[in-house]
Amino acid sequence: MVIRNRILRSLQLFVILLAIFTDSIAGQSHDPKLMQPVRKTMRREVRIPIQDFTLIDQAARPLAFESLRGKVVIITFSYTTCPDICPLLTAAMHQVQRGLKGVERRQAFFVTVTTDPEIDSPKIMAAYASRYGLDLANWAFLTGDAATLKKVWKNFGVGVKRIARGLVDHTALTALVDRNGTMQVAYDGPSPDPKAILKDVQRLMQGK
Ligand SMILES: [Cu+2]
Repeated sequence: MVIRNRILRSLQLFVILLAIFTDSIAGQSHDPKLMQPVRKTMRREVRIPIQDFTLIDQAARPLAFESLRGKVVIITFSYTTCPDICPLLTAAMHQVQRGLKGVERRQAFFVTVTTDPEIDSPKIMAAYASRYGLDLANWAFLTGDAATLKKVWKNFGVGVKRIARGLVDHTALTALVDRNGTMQVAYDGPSPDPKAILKDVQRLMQGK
């Protein structure tokens, strides 16, 4: 009797485990997310002269884009309350920043231009940068008036569409601007490869 009970119990356990196992496999294969194509990030070589503009940084200091001449600028377009893409873009930029060593660090400058000036004040952008633990020695978070920002977005080819307060649809662009103020490389997509960016940055530093 005891043995029979034991066998029955192990059989029960086996059936339960089998059910969990097959259910998880079936669940996975029917997951629609797995059937969607992965959103790839595309790299484009371009040659777009960037018009000078002045916006204010996270410490409310004006920053003229022209003052960055002589450096390779890694620029992205984000907003602090973005739920999905911007955190990835910021993380990729941060990895590039950490990948630059010694003299390279002084020859590169990182810029995040907001796509939501309604919310992104210098104070809010400063808090965002500190939340990510970013080194602001060579990284500026820029905001400003809507008219100036619109011109900047357009110059870089970034589409921005306000959906609701704190929710903005925007192009996921990471761009490299050479030492003479010409945009040379564009990465379109939510997850640009930091290693590829680093390689491009180092090439542009050598004036190639
Ligand atoms: Cu975003």
